[in-house]
Amino acid sequence: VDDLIQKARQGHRRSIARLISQVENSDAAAQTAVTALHAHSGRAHLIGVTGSPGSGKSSLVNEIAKAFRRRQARVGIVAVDPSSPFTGGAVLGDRVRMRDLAGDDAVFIRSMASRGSLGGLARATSTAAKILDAAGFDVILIETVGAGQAEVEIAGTAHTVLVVEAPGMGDDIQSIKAGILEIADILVVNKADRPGANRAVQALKMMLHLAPAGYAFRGHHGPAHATLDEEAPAPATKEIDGWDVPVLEAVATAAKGIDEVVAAITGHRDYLQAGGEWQVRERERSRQEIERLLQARFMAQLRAAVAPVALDEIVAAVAAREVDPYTAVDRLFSQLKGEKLHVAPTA
Ligand SMILES: Nc1nc2c(ncn2[C@@H]2O[C@H](COP(=O)(O)OP(=O)(O)OP(=O)(O)O)[C@@H](O)[C@H]2O)c(=O)[nH]1
Ligand SMILES: [Mg+2]
Repeated sequence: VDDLIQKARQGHRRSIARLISQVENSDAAAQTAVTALHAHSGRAHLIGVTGSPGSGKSSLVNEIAKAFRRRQARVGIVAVDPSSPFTGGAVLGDRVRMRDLAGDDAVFIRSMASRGSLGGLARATSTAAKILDAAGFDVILIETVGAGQAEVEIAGTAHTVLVVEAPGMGDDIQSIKAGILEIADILVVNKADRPGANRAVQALKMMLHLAPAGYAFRGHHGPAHATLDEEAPAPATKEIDGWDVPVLEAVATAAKGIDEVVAAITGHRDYLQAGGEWQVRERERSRQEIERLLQARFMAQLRAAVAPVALDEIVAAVAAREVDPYTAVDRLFSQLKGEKLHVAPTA
């Protein structure tokens, strides 16, 4: 693995691909890779791209990648959704075109298998991004479908979050998933060649202004603040004021509106760096990374300490109202200290 890590750091494509596979399949490999590479990461601009299924995220990511290539940036792409066509026809064609345009090593595209737990997927995704970061990619685009909270969370660990919607949603504002708007730094109404684009833009702008003050647009910081330190005060409104979430129109399939999207992305990066907000987000990302690892380790430890049969027993006791869930958790926790599991009814 050490050899692989060294080669990956030098940007060797095949080593990067193999290292990401190993990290996907093994926690031990992930630990080795992250331990070696973390200090060399932190330079890349991580851009999360999320939004409704079929809204054109992959098409847009593809155009954004090309635009960054024209600006000489090296671009990594991690797609979490297995249905994304990055590994297949159309986009692979674009990838080959990009290769003609830019040379072999400047673009790296990777789809993450969505097998296993979403927690595992989040870990594998952030580790893949870290590997690409340490390998010298300047911009890393992470595509997820904004369907579940976990996917939103993956996108939310980026520095800049693009939420992509398509016309049609304007008629049904409720269809925009709760949680997706408040992580948006940039909103894109793609498929602006379709009717209703303008209405969608207006609806989104209205929703942005309706969001409660002190809460808006910083969702990936808001909820995260509440996890390790529940007593921490809500982030000051002042912090939130500095960035106006733009609502842009684009036609990804015709490469329209892409320069504006890229300008918004680099503008957001400049905003983060100028105001010290970049460091704030880095700390938040680190906090989330630590929490994810802690949770995984706690659960692994618990699974090692408690026999599945014993766990089933206490679950059954809670379901039968013989034991309350808090007492059950107390007892499971005492297992971690090597005590025997009690399934006796709560007094
Ligand atoms: N008319 C029109 N079609 C588009 C546009 N952008 C993408 N499409 C088409 O919409 C379909 C879905 O595009 P994708 O880029 O795969 O969308 P996605 O959001 O990545 O989809 P999932 O990853 O499956 O959620 C494809 O057939 C695209 O060709 C656009 O701007 N206008
Ligand atoms: Mg896609």
